[in-house]
Amino acid sequence: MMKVAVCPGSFDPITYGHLDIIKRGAKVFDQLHVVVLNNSSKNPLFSVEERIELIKKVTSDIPNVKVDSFQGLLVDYAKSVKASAIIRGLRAVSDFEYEMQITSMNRVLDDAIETFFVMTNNQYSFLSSSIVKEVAKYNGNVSELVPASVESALKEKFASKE
Ligand code: COD
Repeated sequence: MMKVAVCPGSFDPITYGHLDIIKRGAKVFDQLHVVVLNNSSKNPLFSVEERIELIKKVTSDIPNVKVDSFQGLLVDYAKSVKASAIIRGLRAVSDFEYEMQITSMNRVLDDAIETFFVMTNNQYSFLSSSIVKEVAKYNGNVSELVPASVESALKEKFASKE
């Protein structure tokens, strides 16, 4: 049976930290759906379409990755693509409480879907989309943090906001 997993997030925008988790997940599962969902506590810089476009660009060399978006609950999306697992990344202890809350909630909503945590490469343990946006906003160099296409998208976004 084909093993399908979902890698959910805001991806606003995708960073090398996300990409690291996606690559690790894609090695273990037959098919990995990277899905852009709405996190109601965040106010995104990029539209869903822009985020999907960037994820597609930077994962185009991973054949078993599919990119999607969904308005609604993560567990409902997971069911719709017949996924048996959710993949999340952990950077530091500080991620733990938040991740535990999401995982417990998803378990209440659907006990059949298992969540797996992947620890990031040490080099990306400090990295977040928020930090990248902060640095890019003030013209800092983000080339070590995000792929080139994301770097240009950030430049364009902040130039148009000035
Ligand atoms: N290294 C490793 N992992 C990383 C790194 C890094 N440098 N940066 C980010 N990650 C991981 C995060 O830990 C996370 O696992 C994943 O990458 C995505 O991160 P974000 O920040 O883009 O995504 P979030 O945390 O905003 O995603 C939250 C969801 C959108 C998944 C959540 O809000 C959701 O499921 N929304 C849909 C509604 C729903 O179902 N709600 C019920 C559950 S609470």
